[in-house]
Amino acid sequence: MPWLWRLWNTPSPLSALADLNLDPHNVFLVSGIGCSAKTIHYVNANGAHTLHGRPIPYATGIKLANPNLEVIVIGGDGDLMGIGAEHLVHAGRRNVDLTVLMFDNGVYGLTKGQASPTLRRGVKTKALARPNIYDAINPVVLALSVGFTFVARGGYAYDVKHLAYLIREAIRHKAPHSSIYCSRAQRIMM
Ligand SMILES: Cc1ncc(C[n+]2csc(CCOP(=O)(O)OP(=O)(O)O)c2C)c(N)n1
Repeated sequence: MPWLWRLWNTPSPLSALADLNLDPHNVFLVSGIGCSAKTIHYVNANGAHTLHGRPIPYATGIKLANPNLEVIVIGGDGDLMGIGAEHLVHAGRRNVDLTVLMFDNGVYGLTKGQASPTLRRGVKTKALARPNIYDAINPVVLALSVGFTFVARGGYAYDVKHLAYLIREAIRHKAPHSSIYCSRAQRIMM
């Protein structure tokens, strides 16, 4: 399989794609903007690096145009829970078979200085001038309430085997609704 498995010799959770014997030309990764969005450049499959908050509508269009593709959305918690939250809500209630991978680090990693909607109230990260003043959204509760039928959260970013397992199960899940996989960690490396 011509996948690019290893980044700086680090095993990747996206080895799930090889485990499932998917051909790279049948996989389409769609990302928004952010550190997490760069993932698509490290995987040897089709990919579109789109706009901040908009990977889900792009991915929906790609899936509708070619239902045979395995379409995977990759976004940050700012991307999918902030500016793009409305798209996530409607992806949950529509009959589009997408897998959404959210890299949840609690901050706007690329641009800095801003809490994401998943950061708990009162937490002060390195790049925040003051502790966060807002309550957090719980992405798992949100995803369940809008109709996603496979929802999972990884415990720790460096538990690569577990993340690969969750991604594999999310892609395998073929219910009439989309699936979401959320990872909660201070730092995510893939
Ligand atoms: C419409 C729009 N608004 C704002 C930005 C600036 N911007 C780029 S990345 C980013 C935040 C990314 O945070 P997140 O989605 O959590 O991803 P991370 O970098 O933490 O992986 C912002 C605000 C943009 N590119 N486009």
